[in-house]
Amino acid sequence: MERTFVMFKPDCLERGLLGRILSRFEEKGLRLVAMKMLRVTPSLARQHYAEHASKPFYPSLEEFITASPVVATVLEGPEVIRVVREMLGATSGLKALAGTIRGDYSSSRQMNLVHASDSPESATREIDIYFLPAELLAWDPSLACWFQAPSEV
Ligand code: FUP
Repeated sequence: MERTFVMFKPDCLERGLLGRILSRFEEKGLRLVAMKMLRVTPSLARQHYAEHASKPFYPSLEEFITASPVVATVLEGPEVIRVVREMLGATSGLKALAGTIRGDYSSSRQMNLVHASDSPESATREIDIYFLPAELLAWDPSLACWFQAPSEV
């Protein structure tokens, strides 16, 4: 089992796509272990996107990510970091394959609806930025036994 940080960005909430996209993760069998709605501040944006802070597109990215509320979540599941990245598709909605979340709902590189960690190191770092340990709720859904055979777990 692995955990990843998934954030529904301002365009997702503004377009009323939160429920629809969250459903795709639920239907896949991924387990929600933390969830909160918040407004990303400029200083939180710089912390989250530290690796991009000096890039030319950063001011526009910060303006976008702070423009409206976001919903931050932690999802748990087998190989969940890779699985969620594949469900999202390529960074640009114009390049993402049809059938992926960005491929189906986005035509933008910046307004690409959802962020997800790209490695175990990023997942640990990002979960730590947005959540206190006590906000992560480990639980065993009763239907988990219908999503993976005991021999696979
Ligand atoms: P991703 O890992 O798919 O979220 O994408 P990146 O880490 O490459 O980029 C982080 C965010 O910066 C993405 F959500 C999109 C945004 N971005 C731009 O707005 N313009 C660019 O030229 C590149 C990335």
